[in-house]
Amino acid sequence: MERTFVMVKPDGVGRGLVGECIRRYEAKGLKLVGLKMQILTRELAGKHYAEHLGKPFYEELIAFITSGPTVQMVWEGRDAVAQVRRMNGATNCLAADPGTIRGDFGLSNQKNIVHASDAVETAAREIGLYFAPSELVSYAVPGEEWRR
Ligand code: 3AN
Repeated sequence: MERTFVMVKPDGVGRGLVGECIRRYEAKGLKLVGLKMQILTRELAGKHYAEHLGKPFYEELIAFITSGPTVQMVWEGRDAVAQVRRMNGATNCLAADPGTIRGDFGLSNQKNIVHASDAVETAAREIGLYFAPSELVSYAVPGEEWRR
């Protein structure tokens, strides 16, 4: 079963949207298999956003993502990576469709509430950055046969 990494960013935590994000992914039929909270160090933020090193918004991005508490999650389910990306909406909240998390709750290009892996390989790398294998929980939920 596919897994994806999701992080509620400091603006999402600060605005009390952690529960709303979790509610949406749960209602969709995805299964929560990992969960933690932390204020990212510069080092971890740099690893997370390594692909953006050198871009004009890089320093601002690192300052923002380390500015407050964040929530890390691993969600499991059919096409989990693509499903969550669609539910989150476009990077710029202005372009994000209503009905998506960013379209419903955000205004900005940077303060866009939530991050999610953009591919299965990225998900494996990002899950490994934040979670030890022993921190991911395998369990059965009722009605699993209807989620596949
Ligand atoms: P996504 O999070 O939708 O995959 P990426 O990977 O292109 O978007 O960008 C990573 C993060 O960098 C975004 N979530 C956003 O916070 C920030 N970002 C992207 N583009 C810009 C920009 N032009 N100006 C400011 N911040 C940006």
